[in-house]
Amino acid sequence: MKVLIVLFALGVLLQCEAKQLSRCELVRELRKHGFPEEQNERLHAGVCLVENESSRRTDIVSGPNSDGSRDYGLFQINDRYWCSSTSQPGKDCNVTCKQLLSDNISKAAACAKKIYQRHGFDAWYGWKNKCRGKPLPDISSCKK
Ligand SMILES: *[C@@H]1O[C@H](CO)[C@@H](O)[C@H](O)[C@H]1NC(C)=O
Ligand SMILES: *[C@@H]1O[C@H](CO)[C@@H](O)[C@H](O)[C@H]1NC(C)=O
Ligand SMILES: CC(=O)N[C@H]1CO[C@H](CO)[C@@H](O)[C@@H]1O
Repeated sequence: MKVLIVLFALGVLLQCEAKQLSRCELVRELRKHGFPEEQNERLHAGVCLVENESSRRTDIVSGPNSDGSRDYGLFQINDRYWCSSTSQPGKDCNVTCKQLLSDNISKAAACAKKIYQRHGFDAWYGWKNKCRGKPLPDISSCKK
């Protein structure tokens, strides 16, 4: 019984930590952080990319990849070039990887934009494998 209660409490805790956005919440966040309405294609693409990279979860860390690097957050940004896995902000986005796991996606979105400006969406495997040349997710029901 005690074990069950502890497990339950742990489950509740983990659930609060793990933040998964709905599709429309994601759309709203992306609009707010540099994927504007007038670039609807880019917004659409951003939604597809995020859905395939992180299932819209802000706190997800994956890896290690074959080169030992890890990927962080909504946009699964890599710590080899873009974020610093130390406690000091650094690398090309001048952030810590931990900052990319925040529910406030401002830093993660800014970093994703930087990556996009340099390499386009092809920087993301989730985009190349699951989105490029395919129908993009329907976001028409998400309020402006
Ligand atoms: C990096 O960000 C810190 C604040 O987090 C800032 O003080 C510093 O000037 C920035 N460095 C560069 C090179 O932009
Ligand atoms: C989100 O983070 C950014 C930069 O770190 C900050 O300027 C902004 O005020 C934060 N927004 C909220 C709602 O906390
Ligand atoms: C693994 C995963 O999240 N795949 C998704 C990729 O994007 C398409 C289009 O939005 C979804 O249908 C898949 O579920």
